[in-house]
Amino acid sequence: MNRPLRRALVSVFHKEGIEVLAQAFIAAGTQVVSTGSTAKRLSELGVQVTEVSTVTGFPECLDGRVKTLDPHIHAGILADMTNADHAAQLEQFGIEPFDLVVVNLYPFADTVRSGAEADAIIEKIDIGGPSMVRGAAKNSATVAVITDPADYALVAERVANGQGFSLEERRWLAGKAFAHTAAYDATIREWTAEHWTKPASLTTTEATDTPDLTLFPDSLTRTWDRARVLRYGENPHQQAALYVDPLHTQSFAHAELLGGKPMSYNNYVDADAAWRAVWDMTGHIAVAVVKHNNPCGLAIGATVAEAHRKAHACDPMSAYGGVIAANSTVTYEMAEQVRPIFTEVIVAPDYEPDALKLLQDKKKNLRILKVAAPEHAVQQFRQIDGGLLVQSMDRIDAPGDNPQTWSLVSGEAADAATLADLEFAWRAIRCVKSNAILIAHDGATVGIGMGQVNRVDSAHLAVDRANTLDNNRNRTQGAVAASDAFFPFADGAQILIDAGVKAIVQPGGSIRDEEVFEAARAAGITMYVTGTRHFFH
Ligand code: 93A
Repeated sequence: MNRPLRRALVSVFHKEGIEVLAQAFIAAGTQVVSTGSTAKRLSELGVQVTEVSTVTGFPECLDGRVKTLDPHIHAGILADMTNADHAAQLEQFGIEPFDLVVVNLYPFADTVRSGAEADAIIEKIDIGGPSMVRGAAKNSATVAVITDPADYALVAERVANGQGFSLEERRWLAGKAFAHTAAYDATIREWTAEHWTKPASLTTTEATDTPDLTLFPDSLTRTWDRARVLRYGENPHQQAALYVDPLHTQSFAHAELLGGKPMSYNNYVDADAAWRAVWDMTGHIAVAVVKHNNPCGLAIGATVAEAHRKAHACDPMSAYGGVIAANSTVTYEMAEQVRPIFTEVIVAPDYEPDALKLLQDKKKNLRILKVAAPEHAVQQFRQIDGGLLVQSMDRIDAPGDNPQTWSLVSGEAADAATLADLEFAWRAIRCVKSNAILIAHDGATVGIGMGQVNRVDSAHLAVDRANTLDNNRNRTQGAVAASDAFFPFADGAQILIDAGVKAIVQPGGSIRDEEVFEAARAAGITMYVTGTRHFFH
């Protein structure tokens, strides 16, 4: 049944758009009850407003922490007026029911993003607002609740025409309101999980072996705000949208699009992979070229243009239609190099003005992304049927990622340049899908074998690509190689040895390690084991 909106409770932090409501209230003669500054704004707009404190008979107190938290307000929201007993009780207590509740909450997420101190952030945890919203949503039998300013025009229309909302419409608005308060609380929880970690006093001695439970709370409540609906998903018959973390607005998903067409689902996947790959090279200027979530070139250089030349040269054929990421400002020189290459996306922390202009003017379809900072994510999620796997993010910070911890198991200790290449290859392999074999030379990948179901095929692939893709140059001779996990047999390593690599780095840990080391020793090449692996499935 439709219920006219005769009495409204309005308490909004953001006052934008409220004019349209004010006009409708005036025209329809709606009774309006409102909190401090909302009441002030509505009066300025000509609405006859009753202050909440007049209704409660109690002043706002505790610096505004207690404004609407009063039975005169909440009984008015929660009384189901289709229930004669509720109606009689209101009569008895002299409380009038509300038909409409319009609330928007204290800006918690905005305050976190502003870099405010903890005390100021806590003050922006709205208590009275969500209580009113949840009360009105529970009582959708007789109350309409509005939390989204985008719905003001609709409410104004229903106030003005005296129709109010139907039960079905009120229920839909109630669902939207519950989604709003749930997301609001999830954001608060996300902030507390980051800042209020479990103290030692609450950790039992038996529990010391358990992993860091701040990563794995009892239940996962996180807010992801829908940023945009995408044209389609991984394939055109799939629907897709991008959701972003409202607390980490510097991260990749919040990238600014400076040119080109809108980002697609696959663009996001590949650009994210490329962006992560270049930040694995922190401390160096790095460029990655990614296709289908795998690198087809990754390099470091003295300049970003040099890094790009080296990364592109790894596999110029696959770079066609790829995604390029740089971890430092894109220069005009690099932009000139990118110009003739068909590229879907470029992502970087910044662009020299003339570089940006060149890319915008000459490559109309190139999506140009600017991202403030490397990603913040500490948790990594993977959906399985009916569940979610969560792990800490794989980073180049594991014990065996530092070459000083590596064990020499064959040949002579590498000279400084070879060791630098081995370290580069080891860092680079983190972003290659398993089974991964990567051949590198002079701070650049020259052959990548990725995603094969056995390591021998990956080794063949890496060698073949190194030696065929750049005008049939032999690029494996004197290069170095990395393997993301141990060689289960000597055969995979032997392929690299036969191709002429001078050093290999691998995690070790196979029951046939000795056979693998022996193959390296027989060939007189250097082999290090890291004790750490970087599977990426
Ligand atoms: O501090 S509160 O948690 N305590 C309350 O009793 C209360 N009542 C409304 N916050 C409360 N509100 C919030 O005040 C509303 O959710 C809204 O965001 C804001 C509106 O206050 P004003 O009209 O003074 O700007």
